[in-house]
Amino acid sequence: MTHKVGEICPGCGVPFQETRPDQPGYLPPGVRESRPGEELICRSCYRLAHYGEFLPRENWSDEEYHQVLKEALSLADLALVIIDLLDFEGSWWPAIWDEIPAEMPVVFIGNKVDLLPKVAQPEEIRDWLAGQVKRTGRKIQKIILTSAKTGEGFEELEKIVAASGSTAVIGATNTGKSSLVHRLMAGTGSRRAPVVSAFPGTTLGVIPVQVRGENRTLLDTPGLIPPGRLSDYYCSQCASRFIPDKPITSLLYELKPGQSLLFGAVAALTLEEMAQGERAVLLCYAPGGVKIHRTNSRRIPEIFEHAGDWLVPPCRECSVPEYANWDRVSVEVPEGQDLAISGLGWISLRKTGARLKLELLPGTRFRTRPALIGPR
Ligand SMILES: Nc1nc2c(ncn2[C@@H]2O[C@H](COP(=O)(O)OP(=O)(O)OP(=O)(O)O)[C@@H](O)[C@H]2O)c(=O)[nH]1
Ligand SMILES: [Mg+2]
Ligand SMILES: [Zn+2]
Ligand SMILES: [Zn+2]
Repeated sequence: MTHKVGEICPGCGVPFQETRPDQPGYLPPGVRESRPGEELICRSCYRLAHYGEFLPRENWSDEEYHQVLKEALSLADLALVIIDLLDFEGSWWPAIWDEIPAEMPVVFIGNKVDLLPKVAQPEEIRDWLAGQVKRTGRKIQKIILTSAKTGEGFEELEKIVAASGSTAVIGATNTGKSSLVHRLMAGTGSRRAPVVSAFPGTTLGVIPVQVRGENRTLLDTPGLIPPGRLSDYYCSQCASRFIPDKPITSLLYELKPGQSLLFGAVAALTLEEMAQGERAVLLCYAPGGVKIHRTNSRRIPEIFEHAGDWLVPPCRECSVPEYANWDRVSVEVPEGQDLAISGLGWISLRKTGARLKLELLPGTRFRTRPALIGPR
């Protein structure tokens, strides 16, 4: 199925409709006819772009997502698979390979490279990504680190995209697919632009962007919300707290057994035991919007109860299971490895391995992994 230009909202990809004002795609009756030739976006896109008001998408099932992805890939001859370097666990699901035809060339994009700490070496990060992809057995054409914000990596990416007729940009929500399309469009003369926002689920349908004067199309797509992503359990007003707006810094903490690090009131990490020595050294990598606090583990229930405004996120409006009902697991983290929490960030163990108790909302995913940013 192809979309004729003008049938769908170029902001979110939903077909225009004139009957349900509270739903995406709404344009008041007659508006399109009275403003021919104008680039109109639907009411919910307008409110999001101009007032930051977000309408969380309803009844969006995995089934629907797969359908839309299939549609985009059926129109494409190149796939850009995009992950968020700040949240690999929350933006990557290897099963995506099952959706992409085996013969379709794939470029793997590690986006938001501008947000990595300055000490991160691009070569090492690329090798790390290559190692992760290799385990899945899928051949890819290239790995490129990009920043849709600063333009890093786009010279290389643009050459590849220019050689392809139709390029689908796919990946989890909030990885920066629409931002990437924006940057690829710059200078192509196209005025149709997908809306970008910090809320997951901004793009709702396939948005074809025609490169003016050329027979080329970019296909922006909605993102899958990967299961178990911590940030998705909190309200849409908290969404921006989980998205860094400047390079993250690694914060170093030393913990003795029984001491804890609180990530807002959304995750708690307690040192149970070290492999050696008296203290464990933890480097924490988390978005600046998440306040980190060190305390004695016994104090956690009391702190969480009164976290209120100072230990954010969450905000007061968020409704999530209370602390007593969280998941509690003991995790062995070897020296030099990361413990990554999907949708939040990661800690890296230096000097000695340790056993940590991790407390999180039920269902939140985490894993230990080789350190993304090597010890220096
Ligand atoms: N610093 C930085 N921020 C980025 C980059 N790319 C995207 N963002 C931000 O990440 C958030 C999500 O960007 P979008 O382009 O809307 O992401 P998307 O993948 O299209 O998201 P959905 O449409 O919801 O699936 C926005 O706040 C962007 O400003 C980048 O390279 N660097
Ligand atoms: Mg988008
Ligand atoms: Zn729209
Ligand atoms: Zn909230």
